[in-house]
Amino acid sequence: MERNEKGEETMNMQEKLDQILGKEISQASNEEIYDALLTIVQEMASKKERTDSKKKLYYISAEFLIGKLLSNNMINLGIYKEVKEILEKHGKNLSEIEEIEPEPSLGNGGLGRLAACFLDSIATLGLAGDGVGLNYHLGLFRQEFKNNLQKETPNPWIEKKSWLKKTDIVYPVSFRGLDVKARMYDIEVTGYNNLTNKLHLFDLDSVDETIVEDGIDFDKKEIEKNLTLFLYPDDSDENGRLLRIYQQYFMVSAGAQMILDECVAKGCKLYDLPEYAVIQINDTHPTMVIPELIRLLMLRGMDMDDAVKVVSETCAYTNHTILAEALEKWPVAYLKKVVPQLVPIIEVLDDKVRRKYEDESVSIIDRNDTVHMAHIDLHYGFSVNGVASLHTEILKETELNNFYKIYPEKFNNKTNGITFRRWLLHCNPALTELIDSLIGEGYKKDAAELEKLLKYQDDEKVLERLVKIKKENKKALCRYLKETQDIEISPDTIFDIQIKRLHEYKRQQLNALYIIDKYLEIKAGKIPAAPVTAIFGAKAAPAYVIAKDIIHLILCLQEIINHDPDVSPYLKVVMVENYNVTKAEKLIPACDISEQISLASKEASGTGNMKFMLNGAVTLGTEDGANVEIHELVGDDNIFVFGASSDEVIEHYAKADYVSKEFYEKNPAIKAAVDFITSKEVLAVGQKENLERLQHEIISKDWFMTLLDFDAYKEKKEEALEAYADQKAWAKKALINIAKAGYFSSDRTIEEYNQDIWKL
Ligand code: HBZ
Repeated sequence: MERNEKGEETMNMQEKLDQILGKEISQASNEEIYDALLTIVQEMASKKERTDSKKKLYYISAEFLIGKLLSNNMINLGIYKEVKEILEKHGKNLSEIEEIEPEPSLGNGGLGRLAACFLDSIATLGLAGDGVGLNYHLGLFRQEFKNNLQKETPNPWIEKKSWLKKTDIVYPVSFRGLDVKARMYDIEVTGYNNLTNKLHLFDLDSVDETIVEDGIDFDKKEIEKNLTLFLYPDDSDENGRLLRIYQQYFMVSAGAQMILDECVAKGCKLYDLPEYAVIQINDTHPTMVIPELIRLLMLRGMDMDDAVKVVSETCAYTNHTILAEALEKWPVAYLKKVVPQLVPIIEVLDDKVRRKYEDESVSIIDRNDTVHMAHIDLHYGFSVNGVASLHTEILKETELNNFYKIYPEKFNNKTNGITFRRWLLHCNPALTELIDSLIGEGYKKDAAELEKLLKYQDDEKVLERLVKIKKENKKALCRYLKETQDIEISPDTIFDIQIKRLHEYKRQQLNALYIIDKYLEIKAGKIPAAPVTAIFGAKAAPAYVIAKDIIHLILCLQEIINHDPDVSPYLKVVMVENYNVTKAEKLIPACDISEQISLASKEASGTGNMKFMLNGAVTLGTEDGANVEIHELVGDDNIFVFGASSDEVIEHYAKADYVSKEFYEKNPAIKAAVDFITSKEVLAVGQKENLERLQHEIISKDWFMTLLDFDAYKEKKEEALEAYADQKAWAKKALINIAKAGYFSSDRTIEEYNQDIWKL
C-alpha cells in the first residue's frame, strides 16, 4: 500500500487491478481486464469532476463521434504507460485489450469528430463545458463489401458495461399526440491532466432494437420504439425526414430543459440567462433549440420579446457547409405534424424579420412554406462562424452575403482543430517518443512548441529516425490489412491515402480516374519509377446512389489491378472496409501522401488533412478549406497544390459554363480513363447498371468538375511521387509538416471560441 497527501493508505495500480479482477492478471481474460480498466478509469475520472462555475458552455450537437475511449482516457489521466507496463509484465497486451472495446460511431464524419475533439480540448483547458446530444443505440451503419458493393448492417455499441452512466434525470418531451420521457445518460470526458466534464446523451426507455430487420431497415412510424435507434446517415438520405425532426426536437427540448434547470439551480434569474449559459449550435441540426427555449421561457412567464432577446444573447451557430443540398429546410407542414407547438413561434420570428428587412432571401419561411433552419440561427443567434478562413470568407462574400450585410459583427472564423492526445499521442506512440526526446513534452499542453522541431530539419539522424518510424507504422498497417481483409501490400511502396466520407465533392472519383490512367499506362509498357499503394476508406450514405457507384468502381479496380501480374508490382488498390475512427488511427500514421482533393470552395475545412500533416504525411491537395492554411504554414516546398481556385470554381458555377463532355472529348487520356469504367475488364467483375450510371454522370454532368482538374492532378501527383524518391528531402518535408501542425491543435481552436464567443 502507498499513502496519499493526506497520509491515507491508497492502492497502487497493480493492487487495484488485482482487487477488481479477484485473480492474478495473468489468469484473467482480456475481457475481464477491459472491464476492470473501465471501472478504474471511471472512478478516477469522476474524482476530477468540475465544480460548477457561474457560466457554462453547452455544445449541442446531433453527433459526437467519440471513438473508443479506454486508451484515450488513460492517456489523459496519466496512467497509460503504467498500465501498459503492468499488463506486459503479466503477459498481456494492451492493444489486444483495446480491440475488445466497441467503437461508439455516433457521428457521420468531420462534424461529429470535431465535436469529440472539442470536448477533449474544453476539458483539457479546464473550461466548464458539457456536450448535449442523443444516445443512438446503433451508430453509423457497419459497412461490408459483397460482390464489390457496399452493404449496410447494424452497428451496436452499447454493452452491459460501457462508458454510459444512466442517470435518474428525466424530462418530458411532447410531440403531436405523443408524450415521451427523455432520460439523460452521461459519458465522462476527462481532459489531459485536468478536469472532467460531461457528455449528456438523451434517450428513450422504450426504444426497441428488435424492430431492425433486413440490414438497417425498420418501421419509421413507431416513434416510441425507434426515436434514438439510429444515427441519421447524413443529409443525402431522403428517408425518415420526419423521424429526423422527432430526433432533433427530442434532443433540443430535453437539452433546453436541462440548461434552464441547471441555471436556476445556480441562482440564475431567467432574464440573466446569457450570464450563465452559452449554447453553441453545431450546424443546424440543433437549431430548434432557439424556438424551444423561447417557448419554455414564455411558459415560465416571460413575454415573447424578452424571451427572444435572452435567447438571442445565449445562442451561437457554427456553419459547416456551403453545399445547398446540405442546408436543412423543413416544410412547415412537417413541423406541424411533429412539433406544432413550435410553429407559431417560428412564424412570429419570421414575421419580425419580414417587418425589418424587405429582402426575401433572408426570411425564415419562404414562399413554399419551408423553414430555412440556418436563417433562424443567423437572425436569432449572436455569433456565426465558419470553420476555416476560406470557408468563412465564402460565407461572408457569397453564400450568406445578404446576412453579412445585415450583421457584419456576428460573423467570425474559427479554423478547425484536432486533439493531439488522440491523433498523435495515442495513434503514433513512436513519433510521440521521438518528439519528446527532441523538444521535451511542453508541446502536449502548448502545441505551438512543435515548431522547436524546425531546428532538426537538416539533421540527418533525426530525419532517418523519422523515416524509420514511418516504415514501422506502414508495416503495422500491412499486418492489419492482411489480418482483417486478407490483402497483401508492401511497406516499400508509397502509401497514398484518401479516407473520408464518400461524396462527389470530395472527388474520390478523380483519384479513381488517375488510378485507371496509371493502370492503362503500365499495361502499355510505361513502368512507373516508384510503386504506389492507393488506399481508400469511405462510407456512402445508403441512399446516395452515385457515391455507392464510386465505391463499386474502386472495389472493381482493386480486384482487377491487384490480380494483374503486369500491374500489381507497381500499383495496388485497397478499399478499407468499414472505415471508422479506429481504422483512421491505424491508417494515418502510415501515410506518405495525404489526398485532400475536393473541388475548391466545397470542403469547408477538412480535419483529416490536419491529422495526416501532424503524423508526417505530405498533402496533395486543392486550395480548399484548411488546405489553404496548411499551404501558408508549410510553404510551397512542403505541399503539392493543384487545380482550379475557389474563385474560378465559383465563377464557373455563376456562368454555368463548365461542360464536362468537352474535356472528355478533347482529352484522350481522360476519354480512355472514363471509357474504361465500362470496359470488358471492369464489367467482368462489376455491375453494368452501376458502372454505366457513374460513367454517364461524369460525362454529362460532373457537377464537381473532376475532369476540369484531371490534368493538373495527374501532373502534381507525378511530381509528388518523384519527389518521394529523395528520402532525405521527403523526410524534411514530413518534419516541417509536423513542426507546423501546432496551429491545428483543437486547444487553439477552443481558446479562440472562448475568447471571441463563449467568454467563460
Ligand atoms: O464538417 C464537415 C465538413 O464537410 C468538413 O469540411 C469540416 O471539416 C467538418 C468539421 O467542421 N461536415 C460534416 O461532416 N457534415 C456532416 O457530417 C453532416 C451530417 C449530417 C447532416 C449534414 C452534414 O445532415
